[in-house]
Amino acid sequence: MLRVDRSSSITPGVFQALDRHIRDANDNPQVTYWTHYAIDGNDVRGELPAGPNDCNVFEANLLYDYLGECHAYFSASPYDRVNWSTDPNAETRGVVRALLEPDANGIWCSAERNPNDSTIWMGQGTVTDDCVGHEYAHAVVGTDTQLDYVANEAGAINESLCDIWGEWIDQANGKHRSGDSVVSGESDAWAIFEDDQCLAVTPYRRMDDPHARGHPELLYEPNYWHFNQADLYEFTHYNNGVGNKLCYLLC
Ligand SMILES: [Ca+2]
Ligand SMILES: [Ca+2]
Ligand SMILES: [Ca+2]
Ligand SMILES: [Zn+2]
Repeated sequence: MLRVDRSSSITPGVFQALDRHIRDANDNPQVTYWTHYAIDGNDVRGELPAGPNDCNVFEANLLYDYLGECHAYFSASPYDRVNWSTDPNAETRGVVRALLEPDANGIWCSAERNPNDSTIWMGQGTVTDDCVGHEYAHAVVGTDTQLDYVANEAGAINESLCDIWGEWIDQANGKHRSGDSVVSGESDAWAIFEDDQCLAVTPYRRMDDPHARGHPELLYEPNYWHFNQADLYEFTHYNNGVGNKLCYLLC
């Protein structure tokens, strides 16, 4: 079936393998990261012309649009992907208003890709272009590589690749929440999750200056989190500053 994206001028044919399914967890604590998204009922947005198109959940519509941008980005050269998967029939699934896990302040701001089925789970306030791009990239990296997300340097490289693609998608679409290119007094170029409306501090990371958030930019420098001294979160999500800074310098 030929599927046409309303918002894109890209050749409609590339959307043949785009099959978005968006669901709404509505902050229900019973609907968690590890439950298959199907238990939560029906799609609130789906691929046209067959999918539901009438949804009043703002973030569901936003996620639908951003997933379309991610698909268009990776469908184009040099990636030429069929979708995040290698299967042209793979569904592109997202869940909004998901309660995943609280941060250090007890606030539920997480966004994660479930490695079992590549459903992208987004907490309320996290649906931004670079964050959706980041999670979509996790699905791509999970398809194409053996980079273990929960393993030391492999995890940091995995995380860095996702920051890089998320930020490139962010820069390519020309959209800024504030309407300009400055957020909280900082440039939004090379800023990670700067438009997030849930995190206590944004941007969450800076690719051009990881030190601005206490993250390393050089391997084994003092800010580097050693695996036996820190939990997964730190050494994966902070040590990716090394790859992020490398990308910034190369661009
Ligand atoms: Ca941005
Ligand atoms: Ca943007
Ligand atoms: Ca950004
Ligand atoms: Zn990640």
